Amino acid sequence: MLKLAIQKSGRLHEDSLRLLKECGIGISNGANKLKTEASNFPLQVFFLRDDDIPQYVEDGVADIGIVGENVVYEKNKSVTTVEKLGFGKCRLSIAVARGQEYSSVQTLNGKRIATSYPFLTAQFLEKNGVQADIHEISGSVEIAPGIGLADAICDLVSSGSTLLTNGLKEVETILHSEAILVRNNDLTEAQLQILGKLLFRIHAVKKAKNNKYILLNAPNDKLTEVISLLPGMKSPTVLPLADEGWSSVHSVLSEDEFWDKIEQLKAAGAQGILVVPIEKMVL
Ligand code: PRT
Ligand code: ZN
Repeated sequence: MLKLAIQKSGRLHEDSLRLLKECGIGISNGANKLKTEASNFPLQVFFLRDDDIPQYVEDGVADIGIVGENVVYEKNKSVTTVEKLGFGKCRLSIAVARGQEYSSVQTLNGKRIATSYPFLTAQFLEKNGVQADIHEISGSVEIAPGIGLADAICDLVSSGSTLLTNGLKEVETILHSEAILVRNNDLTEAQLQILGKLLFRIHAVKKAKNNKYILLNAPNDKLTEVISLLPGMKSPTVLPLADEGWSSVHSVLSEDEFWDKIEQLKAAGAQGILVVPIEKMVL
């Protein structure tokens, strides 16, 4: 049995549960439940505040956890990063009032900085040889400059709209963050084996998300060129169409090269291109 800690409620909760579901792990998530057991995988799930997850994983109360890198590095606990999960993306940034002159990080010398990330902020300032006052506050950091509590803030940003509505501008990025899977440093062989099974599934889900299944028709005299554009998992599947002189070509395309390839395929004579999502992908 492996014990997994995920956020009880908040920005990472839904995506963490979705990942488990996509891995075929059934979790009943009753309201106010603190823990539950998967029906078809040796996994127990604890629902916790994200801030507590690194400590629980370090102590071995939970064996693994899903939490933002920002929280893991701020808490500075001794855990092992296993996998980046691709959701909960944000950055930890310093922002000042929009009207304020800002030329370099040295501008922060002697300033008061409000943040919920005192450790990472101090580390950044020290690395840059800046002396500033850090005011730790636990929430609504973005209003601190407006009410005269601080000259600058250090907080998480994703779209940037919170900064904008509070009259702030982003001037330094300290950290890029996303949700990660972390583990306790001393798992047993049996626990590592379950973790390996879970990771195998996570990889299949991640891989599938980054790829699309593509089906197209091409005249036989254009097949060589069309096929040369398509890698496929081994090589593309080619099937004859009922209409003589035409074939159907099936393959897998990665998200990053997708649009370029579609254009090239059309130019090479492909028609009736269909693109469908892939649910799982095991190489
Ligand atoms: O109750 P609990 O302690 O578990 O939750 P929490 O309130 O501490 O955290 P929560 O649910 O807000 O965020 C959980 C995690 O989501 C964070 O630790 C990050 O890893 C990740 N994440 C991703 C974010 C954001 N994006 C984000 N935009 N966490 C917070 N924000 C906030 C930010 O603090 C600011 O107030 O959103 C605002 C900025 O958003 P934009 O889009 O306006 O820039
Ligand atoms: Zn929190």
